[in-house]
Amino acid sequence: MNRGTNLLWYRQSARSWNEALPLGNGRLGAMVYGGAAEERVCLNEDTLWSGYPMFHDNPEAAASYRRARDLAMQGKNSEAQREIEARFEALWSQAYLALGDIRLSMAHGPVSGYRRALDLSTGVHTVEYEADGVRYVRETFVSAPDQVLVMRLTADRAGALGFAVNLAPAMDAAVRMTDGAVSISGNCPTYVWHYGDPQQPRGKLVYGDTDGTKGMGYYAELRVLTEGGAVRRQGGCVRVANADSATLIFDARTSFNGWNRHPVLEGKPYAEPCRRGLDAAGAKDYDALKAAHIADHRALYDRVELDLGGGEEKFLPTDERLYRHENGESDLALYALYFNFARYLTIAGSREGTQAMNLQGIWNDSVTPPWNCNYTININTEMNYWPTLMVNLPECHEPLVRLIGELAESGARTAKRFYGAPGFVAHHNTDLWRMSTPVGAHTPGSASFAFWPMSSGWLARHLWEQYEYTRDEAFLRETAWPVLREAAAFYLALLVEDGDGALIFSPATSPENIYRLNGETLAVAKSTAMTQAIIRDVFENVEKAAAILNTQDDFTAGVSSALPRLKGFGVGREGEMLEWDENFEEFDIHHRHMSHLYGLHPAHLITPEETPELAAACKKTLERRGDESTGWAMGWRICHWARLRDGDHALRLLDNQLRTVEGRNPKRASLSGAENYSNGGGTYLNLFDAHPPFQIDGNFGACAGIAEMLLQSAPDGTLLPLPALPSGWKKGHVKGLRARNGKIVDIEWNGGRVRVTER
Ligand code: FUC
Repeated sequence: MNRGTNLLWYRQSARSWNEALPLGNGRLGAMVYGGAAEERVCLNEDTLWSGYPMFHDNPEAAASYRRARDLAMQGKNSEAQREIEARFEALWSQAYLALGDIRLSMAHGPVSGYRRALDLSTGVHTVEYEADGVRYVRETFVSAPDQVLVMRLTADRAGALGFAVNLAPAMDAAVRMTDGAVSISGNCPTYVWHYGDPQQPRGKLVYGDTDGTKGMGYYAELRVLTEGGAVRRQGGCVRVANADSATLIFDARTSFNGWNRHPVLEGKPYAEPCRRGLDAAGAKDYDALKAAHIADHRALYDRVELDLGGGEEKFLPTDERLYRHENGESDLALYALYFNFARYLTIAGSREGTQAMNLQGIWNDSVTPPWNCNYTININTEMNYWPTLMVNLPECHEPLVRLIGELAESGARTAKRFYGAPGFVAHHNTDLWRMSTPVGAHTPGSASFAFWPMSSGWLARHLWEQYEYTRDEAFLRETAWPVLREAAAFYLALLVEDGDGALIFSPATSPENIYRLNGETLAVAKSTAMTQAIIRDVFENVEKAAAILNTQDDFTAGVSSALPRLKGFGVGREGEMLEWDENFEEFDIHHRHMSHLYGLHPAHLITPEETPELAAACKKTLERRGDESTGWAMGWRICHWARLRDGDHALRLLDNQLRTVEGRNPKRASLSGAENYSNGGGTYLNLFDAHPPFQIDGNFGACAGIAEMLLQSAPDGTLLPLPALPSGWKKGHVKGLRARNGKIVDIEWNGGRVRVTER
């Protein structure tokens, strides 16, 4: 194992959540602070959400949509936007919630020789130090095979281990303690205030008191198993004295029983299964638990290897490497470490059968987190899954694939009720309950994010990509096709003729961006580049899928006849891609979203070879937007520059993204995790992406960008090895990437010599 590319380590414990290190098995998440004397582990369970199945209906919506369309078609954009914000929208999403902490207090004197590390190749976190002449080691991991968190404490002198441990719940909960265990149980709120909602008091939470009004039930338990010494309950803690070693085993379960079942009235049992799982894991010895965990983790992690040079000789603590790197010292292995960290996060955050990764993956320490820690599907959730297939983790894509299938069910109702249309639609947010309706009710300015019936089309691309990368025809037929078809059916039914006969979806927005017109700032326009690009992409993928599946009917004929008539891309005055249908003055030319470049990435509608003029317009757009942005937005720009085959510019963005939030502004350290997102993005000391605040998408955007620099594959499966190799990456190899022809590809290069092997 190359430690320089696989190990995060520090000489001090975490001072904030954004310095703690993440562990997970897709379902259970943990952030380990690694304190020697006082350990804190923040805990999560991926179905711990507020709310219950709810459909935020709005009986006025369908008529309102038609009125807004008529207004936009007449060029009355301001009136169209006011119509949408007054009558079209509905309520906000629910929130992903923190569970609580394990708190551990060690009984020993002052500490020396401290270090903590997370080994990405094993998924094991280690804390080591000396105190009172004794060497203490604490290993923690979250096991997928045994579905528990395990922490092992050892001391190299018999009987030297003493500590107190308890669970601190994040919400109102009942805490129970026995001589060897602590448990918490409770019900989640049914409502959590959303960040953007001005109609409700900030921070509002609603807890019910009857089965019908209570939220998700949950139960979590920590067991304390020791060799030697004594364990007993005392003073609100479980206390261990004079032990040789101890193993803590933790699990949490909820009553979640599916996106469309009430979590209490139709909930599933959770306390008993939690205890049974702990019994089973507790009956195994520590070495067996650890071996099973590592074998499971390695089976996924070892599939890919990236070597850009540099490495062992630069083996400094991770925070020091970040600081040196931002001060211009070369550390090629840091790029590989950052790339591997995202692969690690995918394995820790998204496993078959678990929930898809939300804005923070599965790691969240708040009950009122930024943007409700929900699924923001106008870029963020999709970005979370950009690298998954490329780094050959198709099984880890499954939670997103399942989410999309469920959204297609909930979104069929939204299509009908909000648009009077067939097919399915989803807007810019969703949650555990697969909300597909638009948020923002009665909020001026909300149309810029809320009126966006395009996530269904964007998400459908992920199903198509699962097929492209695996060439699994059964998947295409049974899982992808029904959803792809319904996504397309919605748009097909609503296309209207523009003045020149071209087909558009109207009205339209370009996610979260606004323009100036007649003294107003507006988001709604007659049509936008991204809306048209998503529809074109969906239709093209429908055509391809129908050909493979040999399915031709009226619907596919409709798609094929609409395709050539779809309004295409426009180019603006400065040679940039036109974002809206007219050359409106952008409110913020540095805006973070690159929506109008959807055709360049993630789609393949624009390439330097096939559409050179449009590729040039994309380049101009990127130059105007600039290289400074929020974390995820820099991640997207890396992908764009890579698709334009400019490795050096892609690397410039990656370097920007790797700047520490603290390094650029010392005051920022205290803002970690706060609602501060105007200072520019970067990286926290634990390598988490900083929007800021923490948002995991940027980790994945950058990882996808690095993969795109090393290997691209065209929709027909043609490989482009090293399409955007930065000039400084002179020698190296990448092994195990997956391509759109379903093959595994290894690339080795040294100066001009390149060797490509397909397996
Ligand atoms: C989108 C982005 C924001 C943020 C939010 C969660 O709305 O525009 O920057 O990432 O999602």
